[in-house]
Amino acid sequence: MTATSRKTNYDRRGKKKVVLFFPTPAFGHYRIELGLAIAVIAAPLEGKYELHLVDERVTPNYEQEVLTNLDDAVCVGISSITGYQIKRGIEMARKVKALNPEIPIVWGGYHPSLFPEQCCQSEACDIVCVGQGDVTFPEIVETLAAGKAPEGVLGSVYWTAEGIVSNPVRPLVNINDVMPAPYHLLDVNRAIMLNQTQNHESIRTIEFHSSQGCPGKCGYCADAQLYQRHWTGLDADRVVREVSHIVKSYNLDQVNFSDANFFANQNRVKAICEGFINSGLKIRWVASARPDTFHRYKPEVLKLIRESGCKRIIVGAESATEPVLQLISKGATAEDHLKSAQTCRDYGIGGTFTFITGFPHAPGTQPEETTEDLLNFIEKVKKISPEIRTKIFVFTPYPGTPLYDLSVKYGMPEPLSLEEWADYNPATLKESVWVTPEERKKIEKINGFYYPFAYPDRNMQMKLNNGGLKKIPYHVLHSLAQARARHHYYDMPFEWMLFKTFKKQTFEPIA
Ligand code: B12
Ligand code: SF4
Repeated sequence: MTATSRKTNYDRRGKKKVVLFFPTPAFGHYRIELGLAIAVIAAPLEGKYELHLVDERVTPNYEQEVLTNLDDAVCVGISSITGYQIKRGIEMARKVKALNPEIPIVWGGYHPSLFPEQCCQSEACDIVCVGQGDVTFPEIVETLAAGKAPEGVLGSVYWTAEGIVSNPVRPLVNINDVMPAPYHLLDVNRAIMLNQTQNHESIRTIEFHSSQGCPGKCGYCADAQLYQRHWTGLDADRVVREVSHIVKSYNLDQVNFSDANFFANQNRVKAICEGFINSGLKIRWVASARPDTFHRYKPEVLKLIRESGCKRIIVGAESATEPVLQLISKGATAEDHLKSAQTCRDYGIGGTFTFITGFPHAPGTQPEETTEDLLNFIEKVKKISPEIRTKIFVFTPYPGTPLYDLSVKYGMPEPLSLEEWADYNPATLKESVWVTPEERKKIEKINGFYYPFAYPDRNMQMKLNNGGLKKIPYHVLHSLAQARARHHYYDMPFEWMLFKTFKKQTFEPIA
């Protein structure tokens, strides 16, 4: 379809439905994290419109659920981060347009926010909501329902036959002015059930978003583009109230905070922990922390963190080599990583430390840090506490970040359309990044098999110590994995191949 043959009609008077689609975000096997984005943008429309929130991973007959609700719809909204989610979003948009070419399709989320005009050039997208959708999306819907294109709606960019129109940006909305996330609009129980069966989760867990933004300036992170390095947290009493509500409503054992930087404000964390303890809330919780922040927390707050149920913190350590930490503007040192690992051990809080290999380096030069360097450093972390989980990611440059610009400077080809971005994901980018396919395979083995067996966490320890005869193969694998980890020798991985043949499971920590 060419731009001029588009039939989008922004006059949606008399239409009563709003359809929101959350495509599968990741290629391969991932834990389902609730599509909170489509719920929060729908909250102000509840009661005024018939809402259809469809999550490709969770909603049975998701395609039918979108396509049978088009006739009376104001618009179809699609949420997307960069990569595979775009691919799935485009496929759905094409089906929508094939059935009803007039219906406006609105895209939002990190990726469309970075490339609004480029997205609107695609036949799959008519309107982009740039940045937060909490106020912008309801305004787009109300404008269309009043029969007009979103002219003047701050934070929106839209296609017209005469050209793309970019409205001024909307100033950041304070998260405390946003309505509570309407979990009841999502099929939460089914998402929990799917996670339990597909990921062998024994407990009931969902996500809660308690703050937005981050003051950090890590060179690989997309957060700064959306939130301009501005951190705002929900007030502690609101966090306690809303978390208590979802825990009761869905009979939860655990809440995962999906904040970019949960620990940014120590006073707030202290008040949240006290609130959990004083209200008698018995849950486990998990959140992300910066390595330079966590070990600097006061001992009395660290005790409260533990007592209030913090089971695990996720620490983005990324590198342990000074020039690389400088390159990526991490604002933390290898010493910080080790001190945060010690803090986890001393206060009985679990830790998952993530690392990234394959940061860009100029053509013809050697990398400042190899996977081998990271493995050496990880050994130091494991010496502090073998129970600390570690995971190595292969670097993928995300647009809107300084390291993406550097990668392009060093020769990485740049996708130039929404359709080209659809194939941009860590699993398919094998050719263009700074890690060889062999190296990737080795990392996959270490993450998913050798480290979990060499350094067993509590779950694995139970398998090693209980289970009658079944424990024998686990013990054999444990000894083999330990020997390999000690010598960094991962060639001829016969036990891994054997294990993969009989068991499809991966033990990769889900951060
Ligand atoms: C949950 C999460 C995931 C989930 C689900 C992804 C998703 N689409 O939500 C999972 C686990 C699958 C995931 C995976 C990955 N993620 Co992730 N993830 C997050 C996280 C922690 C929270 C997102 C969230 O739920 N926020 C809460 C909601 C309410 O906010 P929101 O999503 O920003 O939505 C607001 C606006 O964007 C907008 N909006 C969003 N959708 C829509 C739709 C419409 C129609 C409209 C109008 C508006 C709108 O309105 C919302 C309310 O204001 C963010 C970091 C963060 N704290 O934001 C990273 C983040 C989104 N992830 C990111 C990345 C890079 C990844 C990975 C690629 C990491 C990796 N290396 O493996 C993988 C993808 C895997 C793969 N193989 O492709 C980046 C995205 C960068 C980018 N350019 O897109 C982020 C921003 C982290 C970062 N700081 O860099 N992730
Ligand atoms: S600390 Fe985390 S959220 Fe903050 S800038 Fe760095 S990577 Fe992004």
